[in-house]
Amino acid sequence: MTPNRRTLLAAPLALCAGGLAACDRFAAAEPTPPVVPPLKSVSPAPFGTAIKAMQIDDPDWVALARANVSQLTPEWEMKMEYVLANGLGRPNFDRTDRIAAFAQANGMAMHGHTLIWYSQGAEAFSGLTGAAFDRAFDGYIAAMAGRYRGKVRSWDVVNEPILDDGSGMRDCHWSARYGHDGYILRAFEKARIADPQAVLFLNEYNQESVPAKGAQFLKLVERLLKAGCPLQGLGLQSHLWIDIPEGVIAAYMRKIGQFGLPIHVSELDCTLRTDRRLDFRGQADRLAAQGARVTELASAFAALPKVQQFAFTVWGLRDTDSWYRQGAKDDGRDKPLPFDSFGRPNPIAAALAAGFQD
Ligand code: 9MR
Repeated sequence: MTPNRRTLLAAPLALCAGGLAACDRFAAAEPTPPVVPPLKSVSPAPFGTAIKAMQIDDPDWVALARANVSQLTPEWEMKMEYVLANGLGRPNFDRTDRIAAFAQANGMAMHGHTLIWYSQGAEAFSGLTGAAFDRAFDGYIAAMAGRYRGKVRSWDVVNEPILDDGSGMRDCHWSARYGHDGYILRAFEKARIADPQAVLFLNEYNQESVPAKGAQFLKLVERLLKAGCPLQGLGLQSHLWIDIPEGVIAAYMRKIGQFGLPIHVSELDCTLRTDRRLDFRGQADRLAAQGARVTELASAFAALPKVQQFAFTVWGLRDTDSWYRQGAKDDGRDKPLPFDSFGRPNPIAAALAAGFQD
């Protein structure tokens, strides 16, 4: 069984099901940090990270970002959950404005994330029907994409439209009004009008790791392009895990590359957790498996034609910045990102450098 984001959240308990000995083995000695060149200097395309506005106040984070990245994606403050937290009439742009100013001051590009997402906006849009819903939908995209016109080079216009098992498209408040493909088409059309220059992306996870989901994504892209959608780029989130079979990631990269569109590896991280009930592998074995998958991804990206290498983004810099390491989800041990909590390179950083230079 392949883990998905939901099952992974329950993983820490499952990992300890073998008793304390299993957990001790998992927490075996830390390896010596590898020596790795600045990631932006070895990446064949802009190298990005997710950013939360508060990280701008953390000098260690800022130094790590300046050394390693040339692009930023707001991790959550550009989403409806923050922008529309006070309702449609009182949008919060303050934090994204701050991130945009930081990007500009540091010569970094910015990627907008995300305009329309099944998991967001239900509350702000509740009670709206008919033309009022349309005005709010179109108006939101016009306001966001208009405000950041010239400040972002690209947008995730629609995020995660496909069901986890790949059996079809998700039902959501957007599809209820416009249909499964209809809300995507409408969002892209409105984004195109609001920002004619930005490269417009469709973004999805587990494409390279769950074959049925990847196939469904490719079918959707075909339909959208046939319908004249101004879709210009494909976002491969790449929330990886260590048991993805060898070769699957590279094979999918070749398939998604066949559209000739720019590819954004948009949210890379690789958890060491699995949903195997008893998993006695130690940290060193897990890190080796992780490195192999990350090198495969980086090398597959580097093998794309240059014009298709849009950007390569990690979903945070330090392990402790990761969504895997927040609140109840934190098992204290996962190392999903390129740097440890002190900003020292993790094996993933070396795996990335190796893959880019293959
Ligand atoms: O990492 C993000 C976390 O901080 C937010 O609370 C969460 C909800 O906004 O979103 C996380 O990022 C997700 C991204 O936006 C879309 N793909 C999956 C990411 C991890 O859940």
